[in-house]
Amino acid sequence: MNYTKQSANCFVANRNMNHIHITFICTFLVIIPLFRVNADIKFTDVTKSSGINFQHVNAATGKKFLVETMCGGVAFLDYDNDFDIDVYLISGADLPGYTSPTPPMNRLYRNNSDGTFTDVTEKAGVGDTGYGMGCCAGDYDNDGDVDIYVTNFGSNVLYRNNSDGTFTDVTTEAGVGHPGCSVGCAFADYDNDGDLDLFVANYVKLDLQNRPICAQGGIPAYCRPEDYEKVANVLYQNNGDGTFTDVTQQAGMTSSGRFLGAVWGDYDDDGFIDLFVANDALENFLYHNNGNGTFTEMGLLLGVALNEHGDAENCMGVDFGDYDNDGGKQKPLARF
Ligand SMILES: [Ca+2]
Ligand SMILES: [Ca+2]
Ligand SMILES: [Ca+2]
Ligand SMILES: [Ca+2]
Repeated sequence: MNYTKQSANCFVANRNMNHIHITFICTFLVIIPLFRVNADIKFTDVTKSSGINFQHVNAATGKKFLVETMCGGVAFLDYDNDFDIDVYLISGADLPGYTSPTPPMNRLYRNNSDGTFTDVTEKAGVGDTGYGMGCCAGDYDNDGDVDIYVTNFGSNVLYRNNSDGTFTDVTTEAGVGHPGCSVGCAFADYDNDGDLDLFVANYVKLDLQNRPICAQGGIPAYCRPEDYEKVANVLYQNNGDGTFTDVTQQAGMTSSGRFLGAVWGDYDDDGFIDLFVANDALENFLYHNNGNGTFTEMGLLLGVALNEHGDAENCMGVDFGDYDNDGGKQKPLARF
């Protein structure tokens, strides 16, 4: 969140990324004139009547664990191929000093096509109880249904869609259970071989038992991102047989940072999808796809690493889009 983010970013991925973006642009152009004609359009909060009663648990107790500040991601996806959008929501989990009556878990809500949703988490088998940060969705095995990847503080999880309303945890056999503190993720076919590859954005090196302790005016406070050690991201290449290979090193993506959101987009229209990664209190990265399995980081050169004052921002959410309508070329956007 291709797509989808989240705060921690969630997008539903598709092999034809350009098509996805063209669809978005057309929708944008249609909606804007409507707003100009009718300024009275209003929205109604239908959360209660929709049946989506999800509650995110961050397990905060005053110990100021950094992960408590993350709100969890969401994916909008049609997991049952009935042409309506379903919702998958990410939850935190218990932390030292906080124990829930029942383990908090991610939740999947099936769209009933009548304005309401049904919680199908247990039936679908996607109730991961890890400390969730984000998620992304894409048909990684090319069988026609969308699969789900969950980023955690702890091992990440890949759920394969069984095409019958259920999923199977295939993390181990797929080889994508990166441990650590992952936040963003995004599927795209970066090597143009017809299957979706996976990028995972990692935040910081975090050890709850051995962490910086901070205070402001004598009162316990969350430490700054700068107080934590930087980490590298992970790029998984899809092997086309249900497994992935970690190609981070050979792809040239070994630089460390404090990464949050990630989004793929072909900013230079050369047919090879590029990658933008938001960095917290550091310069953002724009990885130019060289078309040979490697990437070159060009954020500073292309003017997307820093803000207009030359300062690094605390960037989190990201997207690609033609925001200035100059003919279709996509630009990355990120903001605190
Ligand atoms: Ca659906
Ligand atoms: Ca699939
Ligand atoms: Ca691929
Ligand atoms: Ca490109």
